[in-house]
Formats: sequence, structure tokens, C-alpha cells
Amino acid sequence: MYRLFVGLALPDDVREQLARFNHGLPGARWVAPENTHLTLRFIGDVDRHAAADIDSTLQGVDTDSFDVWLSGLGVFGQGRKTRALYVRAEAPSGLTHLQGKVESAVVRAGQPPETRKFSPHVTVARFRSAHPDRIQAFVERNGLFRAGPIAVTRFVLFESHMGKGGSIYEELADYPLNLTHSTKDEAKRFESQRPEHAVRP
Ligand code: 2AM
Repeated sequence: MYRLFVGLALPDDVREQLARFNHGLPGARWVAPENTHLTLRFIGDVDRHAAADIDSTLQGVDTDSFDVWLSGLGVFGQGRKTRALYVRAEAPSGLTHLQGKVESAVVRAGQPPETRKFSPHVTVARFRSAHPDRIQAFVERNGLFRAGPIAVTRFVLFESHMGKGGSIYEELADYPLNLTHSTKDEAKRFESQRPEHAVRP
């Protein structure tokens, strides 16, 4: 079985910027810099045939590249039940458009539709038992965090491997977006960081 999700990889410099958060909040389990990503669609466990079908419909996604910005912090859950700390992602329209296309492709491959609303974010920490006041203070202290523009010129089918030290995400396949003028130069920089070992399911 493959535990899959579709998302955006982040350039190394943005991962480094996010890594600067990784202290000063007791009880937080920080996401390792190499694992930070933006989830477009969580799929879950599927067999090899379903994974190949998903790969095939994702290859048919035809849409333009765009820029995304990271801006400010937020949390999922409330009070002692706060589950995650994230950085908000913003893109005028490109991100929602791509997410819609990915959703249709995944459903066309036979997966059940997503019922939750898309809220673009990059998770930076998770909590087992949260200290709400400390988290609130941390969010306020780092509220001015900004990164971008980040050129989104491809999206990725990730496999999640669950281990003792937390999950590790492997790129199984990636899918190029049509390059637009504003993202062309950024794309070259991002392309040079792309792993060479991405393998189709
Ligand atoms: P996140 O984007 O908020 O961190 C791989 O597990 C990715 O899929 C994670 O980034 C995770 O959340 C996202 N995801 C969404 N729904 C999930 C679910 N039901 N179980 C596990 N991960 C999920």
C-alpha cells in the first residue's frame, strides 16, 4: 500500500527560513525542514493500481505556474486541543485553481471527493499536549513572518512513510505547470533543487 498525498515542495531557502522557527515553544514537535510542504490533497492508503491511476490523471492536469507567498502564523484546534501550528499560504488565484484541478484528477482516478474546505498552509509544528498561552504568544511574536514570491512550477505526488521519529515524505512523481513569464527565472532556481530520484508508483 502507498500512503499518498499531492502537494508542493518548497525551495531550500524557504525551508531554511521556516527552520528558524524551530525553537522557543516547549511541547512542539517541529516538522524537519526537509519535510515541510504545502498539501493540496491528502489521499491516504491506496494499492499500486490506484496509485498508477492517480499518477495518470495527475499527468493530465494542464494549468499555469504562479507565485505563492507565505504570510503569518495560525493554529488548527483550540486551547489544549491545539493540534498544529502553520504558516499561512497565499496566492491570488493560482493555488485554488491548481487545487481544484488536482481534486478533479484524483476523483477521476476513482478516489472519494474531499469534503473539507481547502485552507492553504505549511505545517511547521504539531502538538500532543498544547500550552495554549505559550502558543498564542509564539504566534503573536512571529506574526510578521513573510516569505515569497515562491515560483510554483510543478506539483508533486508524495508518499508518506510513517516512522518512530515522525513521517518522512518521498517524491514519487512530479508534474510540470506551464511556465508563465513571471515565474520563468525563479523556475530555474527551483529546478536545480529538484531531487533526481523521483520515481513513479
Ligand atoms: P498538513 O498539511 O496539515 O501537515 C501528509 O500526511 C500530509 O497530508 C500532511 O501534511 C497532512 O497535514 C496532510 N493531511 C491532510 N489530511 C490528513 C489526514 N487525514 N491524515 C494525515 N495527513 C493528512
